[in-house]
Amino acid sequence: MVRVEQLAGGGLLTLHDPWLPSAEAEALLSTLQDTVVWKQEKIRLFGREHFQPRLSAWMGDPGTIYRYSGLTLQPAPWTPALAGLRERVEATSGVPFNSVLLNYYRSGDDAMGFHADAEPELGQNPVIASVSLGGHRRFVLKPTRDLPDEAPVTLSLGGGSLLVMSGTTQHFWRHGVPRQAGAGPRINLTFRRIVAS
Ligand SMILES: O=C(O)CCC(=O)C(=O)O
Repeated sequence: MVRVEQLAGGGLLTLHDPWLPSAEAEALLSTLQDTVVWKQEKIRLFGREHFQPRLSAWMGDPGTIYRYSGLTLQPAPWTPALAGLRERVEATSGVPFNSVLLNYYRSGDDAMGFHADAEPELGQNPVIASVSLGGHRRFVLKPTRDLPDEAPVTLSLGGGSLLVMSGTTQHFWRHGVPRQAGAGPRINLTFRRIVAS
């Protein structure tokens, strides 16, 4: 099923759910859990250093360097599984990607704070394609102060779904994955296009 949601300010969400067949999504989750070199990065927030409450990895074409929250990520080469998945994400979304940020939420205690994928190296109005494997988590979008009358939008992402965020979503909306008691392991893959490093 494909659900399309227009966001105020010109953003667009396109959710393909289901997208990957469930057996394939489960097999990919366990391959990535076992084979990716996961790190718990230390980031700088409001002048203080914290460990991120999740594990992550960065993969991409040579030269796709990504900087956020005081981190500079050098790309690991594509694994065969993720190179193949990139092609399928590109076929569904119609957009080329050269990199992917992997986030591993080991349990409902792991989380992602509210932010926009709006780093300069992603260019103006980036398209972000987000594949979610494993347990479902609430994915919440909150409007920025430019849209004071808008209510948050909440989706449930997991099990092999594909969410494409496009238009001005990263300009007028911030997104996050709050802690969620009882949630199982989940890996999220956000495919991106670095246009300048
Ligand atoms: O885990 C998710 O669904 C969100 C990941 C995310 O916000 C990001 O990679 O920027």
